[in-house]
Amino acid sequence: MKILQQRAIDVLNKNWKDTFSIPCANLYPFQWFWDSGLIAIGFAHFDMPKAEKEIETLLDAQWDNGFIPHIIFHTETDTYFPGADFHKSSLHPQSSKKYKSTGMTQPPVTGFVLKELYDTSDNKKASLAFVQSVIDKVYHNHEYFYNKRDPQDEGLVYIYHNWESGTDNSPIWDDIWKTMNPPDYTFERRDTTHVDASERPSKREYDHYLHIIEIAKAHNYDDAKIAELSPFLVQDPLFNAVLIKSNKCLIELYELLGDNDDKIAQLKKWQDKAVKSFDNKLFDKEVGAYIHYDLRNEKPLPYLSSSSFAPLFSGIPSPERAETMVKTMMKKFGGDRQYLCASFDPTSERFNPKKYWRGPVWVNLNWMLYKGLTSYGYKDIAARVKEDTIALIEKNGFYEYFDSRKEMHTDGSGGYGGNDFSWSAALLIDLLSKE
Ligand code: 2M8
Repeated sequence: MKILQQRAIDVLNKNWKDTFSIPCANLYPFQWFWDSGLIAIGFAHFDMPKAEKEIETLLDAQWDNGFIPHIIFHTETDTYFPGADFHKSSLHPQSSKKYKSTGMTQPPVTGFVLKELYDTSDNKKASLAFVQSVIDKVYHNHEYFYNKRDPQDEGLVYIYHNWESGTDNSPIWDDIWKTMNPPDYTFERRDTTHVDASERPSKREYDHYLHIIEIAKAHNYDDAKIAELSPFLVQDPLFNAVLIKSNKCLIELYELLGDNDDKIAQLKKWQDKAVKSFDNKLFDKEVGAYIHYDLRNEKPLPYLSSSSFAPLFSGIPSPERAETMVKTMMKKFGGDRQYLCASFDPTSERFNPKKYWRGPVWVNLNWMLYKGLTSYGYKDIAARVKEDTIALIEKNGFYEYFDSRKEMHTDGSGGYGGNDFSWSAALLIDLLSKE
């Protein structure tokens, strides 16, 4: 175990770039929002200054309206497409003057990451002082979400792009692509020069991705216009579960800090509404878990994915619902020949265990699942998620994602996408620290 942990530390140190981390060399050469947060959780176990700096740098790129971008382009490099020149964040009047970025965001992990850093720290006083120095920025980010991303005042926020979900080419979006007909753009992909094209999204999928951004850019990334016009407008259970978990952690941290009654009261108000709406609107009895809702076309997207189980991480379902979800998961994803937990329903014809978010196992989702199952008392299944995650990394290396089929793991070639991938290393360090 020690050796694996040391290798994970080496990966994180290799991907550290003085003030922030990249997810993976070549493939992802900038700072990504949710990667950064999850990476900080790993650093906290052996280098707290780096963990804190990672978060400080991320928050330094926050816009005046509280928005935190999904990619911060710290350096000029043409190994990634689409880069800063395509996204043009300066179109938004409140965008950062210091950093170029995208005009979209990612699952808002920062609130719960601060709590993880505090819990891991063996110097609580210093850690609380750090929390004090950054927490209001995270609160401002939540204000942005509830004020700008919830047009029907439901307590549920929307994402306007699949890249905001983090689960970029999930088969769930296929239904939305059918409602669009973007131009056949001409552009030069970079990802497929680093990674086998069979493991990445198709050209046509990229056309859809670029088209949504072009629409947002035509309106200078104005939130109200995006809500009105974006062909992609989704209430995502993973994204909202992460926001709810972060609300909860912000409340706990403000209580530890004291003197923040107004903010605590506001967070509780958001939280109360969010949890109720989430449970009422996103649980699908027939599916037996939480699903996505297509706000643009006003219809549920009744598909099972690893995002369907993320609400366990946030304490959203009742114990009865949690039981239903665990049964669904074990029945569809938990067979003897599968590693937990595939990113998409292995019994669906849309399942592809080699392709990006269309089926492989991802360490970040497994980490949330492990924590969620543990908190609901499913110790044995949580242990299996942890063992499976460790086995996948031991057999293949610190890959970005892994084939969920056990028979594909005989010769160490079942890891896909980028190698020496930061969050796989960071969250493994955290998992190994848990009994
Ligand atoms: C992947 O997404 C980027 C775009 O954001 C890409 O494919 O170019 C996703 O897995 C996303 O969740 C992740 O944050 C990012 C960097 O690891 O890579």
